[in-house]
Amino acid sequence: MKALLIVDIQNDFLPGGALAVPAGDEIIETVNALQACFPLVVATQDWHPEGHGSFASAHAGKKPFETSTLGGLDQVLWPDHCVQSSKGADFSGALSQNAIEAVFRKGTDPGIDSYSGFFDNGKLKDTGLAAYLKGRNISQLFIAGLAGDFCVAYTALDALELGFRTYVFEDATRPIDAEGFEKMKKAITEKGGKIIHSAAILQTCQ
Ligand code: VGL
Ligand code: ZN
Repeated sequence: MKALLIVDIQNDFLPGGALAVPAGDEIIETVNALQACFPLVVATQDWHPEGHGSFASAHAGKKPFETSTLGGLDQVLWPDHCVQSSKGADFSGALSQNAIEAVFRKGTDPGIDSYSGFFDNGKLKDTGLAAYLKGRNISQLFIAGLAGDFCVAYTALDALELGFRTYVFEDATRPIDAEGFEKMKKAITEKGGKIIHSAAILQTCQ
């Protein structure tokens, strides 16, 4: 069985948002169309408490996109984003949500960041996504959403490690940094993941 995982299509990652991914809004139509092709659709939601340790504002003298450490790991410092229950943390109003059966929230621990939808960056806590997918007999995971070089890529790498046949829709994601995304795509394919175009699915399903 296959599932579509929609990663972090939230207002703060869209143009005008606090951590806008360039042209992030361009993927939403494709993500909406893809949903009808999957028997299971799930989503992740970046969901930080105020003052989260990944925010530059929580580190004296640091600016967004500088680096520091958090939870013993190297950490890119971000603008404040996806604060729990804020408008920026809401899914985009343009995203079809009716087919989404479950939402997995991440980034809730102020002391560690969480890019992957499966675990935090230190693999200390499991979101429950892997067990949920396994419980639904999912063996193939198709991933779309934002940002391509962070949450989409780290989710794909963990999915591969967990044994899912893993696909990333290149045209249904956008990166924060194009160069970083090229490196992550290489890492994904080296681990056996596939970078595909939505047409490969849409043509056979509709
Ligand atoms: C993300 C940076 C910080 C993402 C989340 O969804 O890719 N990136 N938090
Ligand atoms: Zn975040």
